[in-house]
Amino acid sequence: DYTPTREDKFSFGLWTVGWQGTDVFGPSSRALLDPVEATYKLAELGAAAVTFHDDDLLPDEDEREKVLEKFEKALAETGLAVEMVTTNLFSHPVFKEGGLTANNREVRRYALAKVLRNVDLAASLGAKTFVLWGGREGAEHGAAKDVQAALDRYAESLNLLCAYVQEQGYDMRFALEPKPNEPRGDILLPTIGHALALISELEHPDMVGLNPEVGHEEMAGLNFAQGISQALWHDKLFHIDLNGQHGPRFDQDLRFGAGNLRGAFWTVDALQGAGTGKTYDGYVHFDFKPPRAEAEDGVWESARGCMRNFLMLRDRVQAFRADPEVVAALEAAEVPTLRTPTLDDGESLSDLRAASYDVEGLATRSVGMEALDQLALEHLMGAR
Ligand code: GLT
Ligand code: MN
Ligand code: MN
Ligand code: MN
Repeated sequence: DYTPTREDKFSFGLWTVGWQGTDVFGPSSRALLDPVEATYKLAELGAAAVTFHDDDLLPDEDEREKVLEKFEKALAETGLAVEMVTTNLFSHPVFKEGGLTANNREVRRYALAKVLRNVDLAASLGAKTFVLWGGREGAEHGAAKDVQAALDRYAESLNLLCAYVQEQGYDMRFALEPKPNEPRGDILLPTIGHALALISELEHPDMVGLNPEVGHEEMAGLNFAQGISQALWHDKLFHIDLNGQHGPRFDQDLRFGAGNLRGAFWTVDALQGAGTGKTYDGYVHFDFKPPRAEAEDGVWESARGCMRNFLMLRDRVQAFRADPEVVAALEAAEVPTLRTPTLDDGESLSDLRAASYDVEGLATRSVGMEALDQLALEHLMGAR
């Protein structure tokens, strides 16, 4: 059966089940869920960890110590970990024109101070990953944002944060979360590729990686499995936000498995190294929004569904990879051959240029990819 266990390392943002359904067209449709109560409920459903923004857990400064005490008690009683922490640099209107890359310098300094304070809290709770999603880092206009200066400020903040973590001796890495748009018209670091490129310009590139989200890449029309495969190849898949999305439209944050189910199958496969590659062994983190139409029962159904769908897909992916017919189809499609270098050891480019090629024969060869893909679909649909 598909009952989640702690070994599955499922993790949930407290803001996911805690989302009250507020959207652009209407107010909240659900009552406020106490984050500490949510922690107990997630543990009961089989999660291994929770994550949060400062403001999800500690919206009220006067209650800070009291809530933290209750929260730490919940962690101790349930055995749940806090694996990742992040900062809300997007809700308060002070961040209306950006946080770490706002044109206004006071806002940037305030934003950095807010992150630092939460980094200290994250370290005290044992979190090893710190996510930065820059939802307000961007623009709606052209001249209103000096993009090159904004990237300088993004890099400056990350360099300062990395140096701080080193000074404090924290065991913590940063993970950037790309998104193309929403809430800003155009967000900086819109895709996995943009974020990877920024990391290579930093002072401590080893301390910064990615937290890609399924829906965000799909909003940009990109293939998520391919994106995270590249992140794995760079050793940059520090964390992940699994959810569902139906193509390029508003950020849907559906439960994992809803939306692009076929994409979800390949996502799980990619996390497992797609047969022979590097694998992801971090927490399986869900960042979804239970639809606004649901009442509280639907919230938990949605959370349960994320985990069940992951487990069912993992099962389908493993069956696909273990199927001897699939192994044969992979061979027929020459997929394993791609691991052989193009030039042999000791061979030179002149050898390669001097060789003769059966161009006509190669042009008309069979590639066997439809047959292979059909096997994948049959496994996905439970026909095998
Ligand atoms: C926000 C956003 C998510 C990010 C979170 C981290 S918060 O809900 O839509 O995709 O992962 O800041
Ligand atoms: Mn999203
Ligand atoms: Mn989101
Ligand atoms: Mn996310």
